[in-house]
Amino acid sequence: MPKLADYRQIAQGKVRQIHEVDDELLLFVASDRISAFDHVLSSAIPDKGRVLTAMSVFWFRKLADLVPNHLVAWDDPRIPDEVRGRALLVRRLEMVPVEAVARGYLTGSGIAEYRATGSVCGVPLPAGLVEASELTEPIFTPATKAELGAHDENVSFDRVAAQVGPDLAARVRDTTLAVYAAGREHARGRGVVLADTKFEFGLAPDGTLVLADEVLTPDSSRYWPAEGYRPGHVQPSFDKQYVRDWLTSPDSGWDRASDTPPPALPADVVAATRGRYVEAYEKITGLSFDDWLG
Ligand code: PZK
Repeated sequence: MPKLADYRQIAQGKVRQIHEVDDELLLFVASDRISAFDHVLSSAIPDKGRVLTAMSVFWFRKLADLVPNHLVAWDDPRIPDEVRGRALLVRRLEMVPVEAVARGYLTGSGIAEYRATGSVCGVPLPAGLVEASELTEPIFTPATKAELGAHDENVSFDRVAAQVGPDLAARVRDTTLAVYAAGREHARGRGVVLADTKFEFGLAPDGTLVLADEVLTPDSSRYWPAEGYRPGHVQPSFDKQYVRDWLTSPDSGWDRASDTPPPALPADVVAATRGRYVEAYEKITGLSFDDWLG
């Protein structure tokens, strides 16, 4: 049986990592770490890595007729026992250096840019939109990946076209909007708003555009409970709301504006947050999380 340490780590994100299995395969590993307010917290959320991995697998399979993806296996002897359930064996691709974001609702950096300019990533929007407004048509709002710790920078489609070529840029845009539309319709039917999401794509040796990274997880997407959706207000996050509420409450004693790290979460906030991840998985997929690998 292999150990994770047998596979050289080739990339590290805030809460996930990639290891090299061989020339053609990578191991994509999700941790139980959680970030909030741009900090990775000292407290882990038990099973978060398994929930997000199970959710990516659900979506890769559901979307497979729309776009090829990098998933090779989630239960395979090459996956070490220590990460079983929270690691995927994936095809190694040549990554397209674009954060491919689709937005159906205006929030986050989208509403900030709209308030400043009336547009998002060069896409003009009608006047009068407010926090969490639904857009008439979902829009492609690409970003360029920032160094670890910095925020991705919103860019125009033309900037992407100049960087990767107009043909590939158009394929990334069209695929992003098609996959977002499919995900949003599925989520809507299950009482969840998929406000926006970020995809990453790679190219297979034959030039095929392949969906990579994690897909439509709460870490790559904004999910809101449909019940209580209220434009004009910041929507509660499906997964992180207990964490945000506690960290900004007087109980935490933490000042978000300071550069001190956030304190460890109380056990009840950890447990409630774990419950929210499991609930999100079960609500969105219709599956029981207990059935995710033994
Ligand atoms: C790849 N990232 C970003 C994601 C990290 C870093 N299938 C692939 N082939 C080649 N490279 C990548 C992938 C994928 N997915 C993706 N960096 C390389 C990233 C998650 C954790 F540390």
